[in-house]
Amino acid sequence: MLERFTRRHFAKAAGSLALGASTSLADMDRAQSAPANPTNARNRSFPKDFVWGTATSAYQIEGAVDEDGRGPSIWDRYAHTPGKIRDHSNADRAADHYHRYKEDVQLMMALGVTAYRFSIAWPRVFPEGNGAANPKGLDFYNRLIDELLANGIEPFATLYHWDLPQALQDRVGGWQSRDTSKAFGDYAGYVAQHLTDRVRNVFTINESATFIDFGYGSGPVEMAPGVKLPQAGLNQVRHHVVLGHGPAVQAIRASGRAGTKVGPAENIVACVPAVETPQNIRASEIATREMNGGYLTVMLEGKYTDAFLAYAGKDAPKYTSEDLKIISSPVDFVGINVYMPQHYVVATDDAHGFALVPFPASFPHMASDWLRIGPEAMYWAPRNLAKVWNVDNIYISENGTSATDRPAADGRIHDLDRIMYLRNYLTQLQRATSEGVPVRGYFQWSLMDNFEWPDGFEKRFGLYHVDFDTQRRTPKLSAEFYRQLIAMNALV
Ligand code: PNW
Repeated sequence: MLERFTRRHFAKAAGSLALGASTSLADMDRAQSAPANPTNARNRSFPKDFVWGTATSAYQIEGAVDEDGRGPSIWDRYAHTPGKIRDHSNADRAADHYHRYKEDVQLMMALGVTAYRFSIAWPRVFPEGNGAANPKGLDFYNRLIDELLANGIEPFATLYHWDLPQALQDRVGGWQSRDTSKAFGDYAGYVAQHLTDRVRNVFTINESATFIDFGYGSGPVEMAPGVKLPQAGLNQVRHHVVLGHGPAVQAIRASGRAGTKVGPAENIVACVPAVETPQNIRASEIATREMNGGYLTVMLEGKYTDAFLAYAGKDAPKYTSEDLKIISSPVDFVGINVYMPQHYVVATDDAHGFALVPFPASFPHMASDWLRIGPEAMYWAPRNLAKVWNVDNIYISENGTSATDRPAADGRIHDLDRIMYLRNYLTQLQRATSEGVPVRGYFQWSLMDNFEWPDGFEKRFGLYHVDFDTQRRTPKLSAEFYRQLIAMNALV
């Protein structure tokens, strides 16, 4: 009895509500019941003019690795090294976005986003890392930007999303050398000169912490270039990367259109009070400053903290006071990628003022093992960023989740886990904006499934499913969730 009732019900619901391969988002809208109670929506709404976007990066979606004069990047080399990528794939073709960008802009239109964060592949623009520019490589971004603007979507460009020109790795050891910091500044100036007539917002470097720790450290995950450095070398790479950020900021000011806005897109180490008492909240602020010591703290304060230097000891980076001035060149906004709470914190009465609570084995995570579920990170990360450093323009430059995303028999993707994740994180973001935390926009990671670094194509983060054989894009149920949320500018 019960079983029959359930099945009939399900068939009815699936027929009228589920997103299908052949169902457009607009069709879905017509099939949906009336929007949520408007009173409720007002209470749960986001600020007027809040920027809703999606994000991607060049190597993860473009493909076309040999076209129009692009040089190889460290990720081409790495992905083609046997044993490095879990499913033995590479991103030679990826989502073929280089050829399908017009179709992909229409996917954005169907969501109703007003902004798009993409990255520029440095080796398309400077195949050798520096020296002679390759205008044909830059032209792809000209086409993309024009297409975005023609559709009313604001482009937000990232200069570095991990695809370092292989030539720089070979010649100077990549970020192990200050020469790379300088080359990055020059590349930033060139891009600013050619694109900031239309691009008004530029992110310098994406997630320094991630690509350094996994690319040059000995952590659980390995990324390109896969060089394992001792602690002193690692700290020096950290210093060179922030030393790339500073000159890039200055180059954009010097060569870009006046008024161009610039800032980092950093994987902030999110420190959450384990229990929200005034003492633990204060401890989470202290922890935020210390645990981001190698990146955001030095970028925003122009100094390494005493605790950072004491902890590094003889392995501390070598730097000059001039370096610190350049690194802390004033930025217009700070972008933070927020996926999870890195630490839960409690107050202590020792000199540190905080302690990190160990995670229990049963702490839940999403389809990626590292992706812990802690929606409150989306409140505390921007709240502490604003509080500790007086930052008054914040973007959530990435947030999203992997999921299994296996198409059902009818081709539809019922990614309820992604909707659960997004709804809970966005509830915490709304808590932040409603309290006046100055978050100006949010970029969902990611527009579509793509090459997830060492996980290859096994982990899917998209709102759109991509069949990598046919290159067919299909909206997941979460695409409908995000579209409704944007349309209401409120939680749904
Ligand atoms: C970010 N971790 O990477 C990147 O900016 C994206 O390119 C990537 O696709 C996305 O998040 C999803 O992974 C991360 O292990 C990779 O903590 C790994 C971690 C964090 C962020």
